[in-house]
Amino acid sequence: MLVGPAALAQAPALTMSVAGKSSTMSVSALKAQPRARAEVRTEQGQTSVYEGVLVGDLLARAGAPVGPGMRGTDITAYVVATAADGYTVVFSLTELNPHFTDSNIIVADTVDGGPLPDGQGPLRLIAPKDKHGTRWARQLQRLEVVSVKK
Ligand SMILES: Nc1nc2c(c(=O)[nH]1)N[C@H]1C(S)=C(S)[C@@H](COP(=O)(O)O)O[C@H]1N2
Ligand SMILES: [Mo]
Repeated sequence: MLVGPAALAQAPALTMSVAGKSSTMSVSALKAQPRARAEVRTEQGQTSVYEGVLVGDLLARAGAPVGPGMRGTDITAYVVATAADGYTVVFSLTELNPHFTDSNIIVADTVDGGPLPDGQGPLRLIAPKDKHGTRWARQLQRLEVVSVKK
């Protein structure tokens, strides 16, 4: 078993940063959250069903202001999602708030009933309403909430 920095580097987890406060959720803890499902059409034209947890729910647990009364400076916030290879995509916090939109954007941990294949998983962002897979960051590692106005 790995201990120390090596274990930290290899333990699969999602790091979230909200208002400068960082928290880490293990993949097993993420799997225990309420589940959501997203059916997508891949750029190869196949239908795939991803399952996981709403990004909005994860960010709410990390302290992000994604309630029904979201307004003011909270509406200026955006979320920077970073993958293992440095690939980076951005969402507005509002589009991730399930009280505001049915974007149904999830952090997926399964596809078509099985684990994500090597190179995609253990976690992948899925924005099922996007017409292209460009924001579906494979090997997601980090979500950072940034506010434009303080
Ligand atoms: N980590 C990571 N995720 C990524 C990319 C990438 O370069 N790195 N490319 C994106 C792009 S441009 C597309 S079109 C899709 C392709 O998804 P696929 O590998 O399932 O076909 O992954 C997206 N996710
Ligand atoms: Mo792409």
